[in-house]
Amino acid sequence: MRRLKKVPVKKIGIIERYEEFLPVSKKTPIISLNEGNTPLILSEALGTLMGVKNLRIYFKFEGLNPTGSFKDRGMTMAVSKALEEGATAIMCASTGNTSASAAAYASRCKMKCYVLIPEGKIAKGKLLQAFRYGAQVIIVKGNFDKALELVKTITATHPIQIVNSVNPFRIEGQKTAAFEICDDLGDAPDYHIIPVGNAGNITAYWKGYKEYRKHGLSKKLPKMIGFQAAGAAPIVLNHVVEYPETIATAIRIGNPASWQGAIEARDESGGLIDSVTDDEISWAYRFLAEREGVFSEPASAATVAGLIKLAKKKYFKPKTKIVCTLTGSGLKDPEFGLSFNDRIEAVEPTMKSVLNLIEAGKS
Ligand code: AN7
Repeated sequence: MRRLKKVPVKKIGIIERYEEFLPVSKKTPIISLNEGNTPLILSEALGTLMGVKNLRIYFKFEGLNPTGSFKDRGMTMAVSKALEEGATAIMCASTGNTSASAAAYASRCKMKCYVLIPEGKIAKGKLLQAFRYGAQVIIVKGNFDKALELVKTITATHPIQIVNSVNPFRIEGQKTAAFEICDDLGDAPDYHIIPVGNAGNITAYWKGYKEYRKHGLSKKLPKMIGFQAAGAAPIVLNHVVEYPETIATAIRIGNPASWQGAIEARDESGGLIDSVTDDEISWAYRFLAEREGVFSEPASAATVAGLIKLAKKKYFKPKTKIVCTLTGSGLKDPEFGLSFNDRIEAVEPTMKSVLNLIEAGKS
C-alpha cells in the first residue's frame, strides 16, 4: 500500500500571516486563537436559483473563526495592542459577537473584560460565550447605540481600553479578510457584498482591498455593496434610526459608529448600500443552510438576500465574481433557528410511526 503523504498543518493567526500590513512590532505580544484563513466556498445553488449561469458567487465563511464570527480578526489586534500598551481591562458594547470575541481574547491574557449588552436582543449562543469566556456581562435597558455611548464615556474617563470598532486596531485586523480573498482568487472580486451594522467591517474590507492593490498584490478593486436590515437601515435612510428593529439582532443598530467609512467604501468603489426585509433575510438564511450547506446567522444571510434582490434587477454584469461575507455562524442563534414550525415532538419508537412521518414529509 502506498503511504499517505504527510501534509504539514500549521495554522497561524492573522497577525503572523499579514504582519507587514499591520501596526505591530517585535515587542507586540500576539494574543491569537489562530483566527482567519476561513474558506471561500463556491456557491452551488444560487446561480441556478437566479437563472444566471455566468456569475461566480463565493461565500467567505467567517462563521468558522474561533469564536464563530469575523470579530476575531479585529479582536486579536485590539487585544494584542491593548496588552502592549499596558492595559489590564477592555470594554465593549455589543449585539453579541463582539462581546463573545472580546471575552475569549481577554481570557487568554488575563485581562478583565466588561461587555454591555442590550436587554433581550442578543442571540443565546453569544450570551453563553460571553459568560463562559469569563467576561463581566452587564445587560442594559436600552439598545446597542445607547450601550455604545456609555462605553465611549466610561472608557474615556477610566483606565479601560475600548474594543468596539471605533478602536482603529479592530479595523486593521478585519481588513485581512480582504487580503485572504485576493490571495484565494488571485485578484479582488468584481463585487463584494457584506452586511452593515455598526459599519466597521465594510470600512475594513475596503481599506484591505485598497492596500493590497497599492502593494501590487491585486489589480482590481471590487464594488462594495452593503446591506442593512430594513428596520435598522440608518445609512440607507440617511438618518439615525432611534428604535431599530430586525430579527437579525447582530445588525440591530440605528447609529453606526463607522457611518462615514461605509459611505466612503460605497462611493469610492461605485457600489451601493441598500436594505432587505426580515422576510427576505429569513428566506436567504434557510436557503443557505438547506441548499448550500452553509449555516450562517441571520445578519450574514442579509448578503444573500441582497444579492437576490439585486440580481432580480439585473444589477450584476455577466461573467463576474461576487464574494458574499457570511459574518457569523448559524449556531449562535438557536432560538431563531428553531422558530420555523419544525416538528420536534417525539413519536412512538415503531416502524409505523416513523414511516408515517417519512410519508407525510413527502407531500
Ligand atoms: C454576524 O457584535 O456590532 O457593520 O456588537 O455580528 O462591522 O458592525 C456585530 C455586528 C454583521 C455587522 N454580521 O458588522 C457586535 C456587532 C454579524 C455581526 C455585523 C455584525 P459591522
